[in-house]
Amino acid sequence: MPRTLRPVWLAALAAGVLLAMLGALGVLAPRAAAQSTLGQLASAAGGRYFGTAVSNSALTSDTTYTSILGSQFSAVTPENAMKWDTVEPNQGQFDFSGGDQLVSYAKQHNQLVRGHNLVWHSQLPGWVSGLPLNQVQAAMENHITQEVSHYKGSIYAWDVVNEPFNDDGSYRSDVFYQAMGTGYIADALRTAHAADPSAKLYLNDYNIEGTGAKADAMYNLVSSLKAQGVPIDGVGFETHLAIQYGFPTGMQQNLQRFAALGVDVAITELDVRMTLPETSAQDTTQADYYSQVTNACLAVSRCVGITVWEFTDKYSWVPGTFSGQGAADLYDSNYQTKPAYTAVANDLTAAAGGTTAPPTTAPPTTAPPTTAPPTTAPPTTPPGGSGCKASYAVSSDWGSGFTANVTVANTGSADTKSWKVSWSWPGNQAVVNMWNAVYSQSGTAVTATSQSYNADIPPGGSTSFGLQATYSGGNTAPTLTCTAG
Ligand code: G2I
Repeated sequence: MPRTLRPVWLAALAAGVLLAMLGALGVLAPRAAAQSTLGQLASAAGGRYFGTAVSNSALTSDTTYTSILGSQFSAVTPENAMKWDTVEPNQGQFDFSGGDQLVSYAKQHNQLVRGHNLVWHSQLPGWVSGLPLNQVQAAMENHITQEVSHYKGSIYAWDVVNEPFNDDGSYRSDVFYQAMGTGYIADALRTAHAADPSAKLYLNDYNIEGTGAKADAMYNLVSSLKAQGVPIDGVGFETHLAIQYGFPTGMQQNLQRFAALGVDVAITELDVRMTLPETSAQDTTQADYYSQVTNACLAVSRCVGITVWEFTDKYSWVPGTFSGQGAADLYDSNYQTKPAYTAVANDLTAAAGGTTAPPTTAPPTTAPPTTAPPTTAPPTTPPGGSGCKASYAVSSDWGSGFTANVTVANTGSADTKSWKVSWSWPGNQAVVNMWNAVYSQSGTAVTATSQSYNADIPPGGSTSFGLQATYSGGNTAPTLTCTAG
């Protein structure tokens, strides 16, 4: 269980999921039943997120894809749209359109965004590798500064340096390493931190899930960065698995030793491929692999979330890279869930303390009505509380219900370890759903507490959470009190 969650909050979260389902039934078109989504289950299972990589072409052309994306997942990662070759194809010419499109979608669906990625040897435009070595550092710093600044406030976590190691644990000799040695990693992290001090900064790699030379190399790097005071918040374990190669050795213990260094850990690109044709026996093994990964994360309190690298085989990168392999995702190409989906949902349900069998098909979209700019004056400053300040803004109001965003700013001089925002509704408002915070409600009194992944706010930084509520009569904004732990 994450360090910021106590049993009382887990109970509240379970109640919250139930309320969210009831609320969706009341506010939106009536349905026979509302099922918990992977995002809701992960939230109930210790305040985690469940995300997916997103293909921008599917986002703009495939409504079945966007319907499942918007309902099932609480976090998104652009599969390609924020990479260097897309964002800065020519030196100094920036194109953020694809990433902007996804950020906008994520805001409308209350999803976290993982930024992927800033510095990587692959999908790197030719002009970077063609630079004289003494110009590479300036180009890298400018790329990071421009991209992170553009998305400042919208990105939960950045994969700042991607895949820095070879499989034997030696450093990959790309243009950044050639120009700056191993120091390019600290420089990239410091540059990203300067551009957005609130974003979590990650190193991300594959084949580091189990113990081995490559995992040791990453461990030693993170340990050394921490010792030097370099801003590093997390390590991403890509987790591209294949059933023919076996399950990584000691994954849970490996995640745990990284967490013990004082960083978050996350499963960032999970998929489990197989040799085609897909068989039910292989599907069963695949489900077991997905389950083992899910349980390894759930067992480590600082494992903040799981992201799958596409949720449907329809858009998987696998067949294009590994000839004769595929079927790696939770849904098949026709959007039918596979045993792997059921296994993951069951594991999350069990961790959330639930006993109900999860859905076997995708539930309908439950996103609240979106957009329409704030209609009430935003900031409601706390008269009480300490170390933080909470501001409240209604983002959409449809007469019988509304959504609101609450920004939590750290006004103290040290990082927050947790935060709590409390208020009393002036009218008959009632929360039916909350994201990026754990809530409890008793009469008109509401308390919202940080999740494991947003508990730590640096001095001067901020984070935010959102809520959906019902009301009748007036919708006067409450006065908030914020307390930092
Ligand atoms: O290779 C799987 C992943 C490993 N970790 C880092 C991830 O960023 C990486 O993602 C994949 C994308 O899923 C692919 O979609 O990265 C590939 C590139 O290394 C992506 O493939 C590229 C194709 O190679 C290009 O031909 C294509 O233009 O996708 C591009 C956009 O569709």
